[in-house]
Amino acid sequence: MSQSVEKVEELQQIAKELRRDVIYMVSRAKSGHVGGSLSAAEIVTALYFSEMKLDPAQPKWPDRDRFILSKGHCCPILYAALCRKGYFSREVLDTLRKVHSPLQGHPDMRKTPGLDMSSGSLGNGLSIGLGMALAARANEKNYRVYVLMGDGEQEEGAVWEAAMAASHMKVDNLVGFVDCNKLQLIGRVAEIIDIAPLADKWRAFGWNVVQIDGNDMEAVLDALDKVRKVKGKPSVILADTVKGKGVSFMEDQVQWHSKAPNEEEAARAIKEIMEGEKA
Ligand SMILES: Cc1ncc(C[n+]2csc(CCOP(=O)(O)OP(=O)(O)O)c2C)c(N)n1
Ligand SMILES: [Mg+2]
Repeated sequence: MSQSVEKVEELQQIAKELRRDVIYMVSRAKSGHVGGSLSAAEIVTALYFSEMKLDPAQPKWPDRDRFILSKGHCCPILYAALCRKGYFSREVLDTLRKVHSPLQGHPDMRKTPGLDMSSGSLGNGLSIGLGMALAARANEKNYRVYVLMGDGEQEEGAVWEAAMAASHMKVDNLVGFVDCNKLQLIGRVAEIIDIAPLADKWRAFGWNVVQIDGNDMEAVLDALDKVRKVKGKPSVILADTVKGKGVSFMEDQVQWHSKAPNEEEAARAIKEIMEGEKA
């Protein structure tokens, strides 16, 4: 491990606050996806608050790094990050899922400042990321492209078409993350269509594979450091996570995929997240 203690602690604090904002937004909207938002908090935080080259004052800056939330239903965590980066003000969080809100139930790049791609139909993000990565090559830009997928999403065939093409084209400015939280919409990934052995599959498709505890901030930062140095092939970070991470009654519980906490549950969840203990 090679990160400074101060940096890791600062990012852990940001991840906590983003988790809090997810609960706040979804409970207020009375609908939205909490489980897969909470599992991805460290990944999204490390990308937006450490790794990615961005300028919130110029959301369309051509040299910015790109992020695609291929598991688009988990947009509450992304909206929380974009808000904290300064792309829009905190009052906007109150409008999640409302008609005409910039924060739709699934990401809409025409509406949300700072959003690089619309998503929600699973399986498409990696192909789009590959296109963006190839565009950087064609335009002689050195931006990098990050795509966050779900583990259930690995069941989509299009993921593997993109995987095959990316290694064939030796694209090394494309990084995939898989949020391996073991659950999808109505059950366990292993029981619906088992994706194991996932690392072997990605390796067989020609990718550099890094496996980490995806809820360990330092591990996420170390993985990003590692993949930045890999040349001539794309990298994927398989992140072992817990769905609903940070809230005891949501952790590893399939019903919290898309259930909105009521007022009392939200208060309990936020207390646990911010105090780091079961309320
Ligand atoms: C093509 C497509 N099929 C079905 C859905 C409905 N759906 C939304 S979320 C979800 C489960 C996704 O599970 P996973 O990829 O593991 O995401 P996470 O656990 O991180 O929420 C499904 C099937 C969809 N959005 N897109
Ligand atoms: Mg999952």
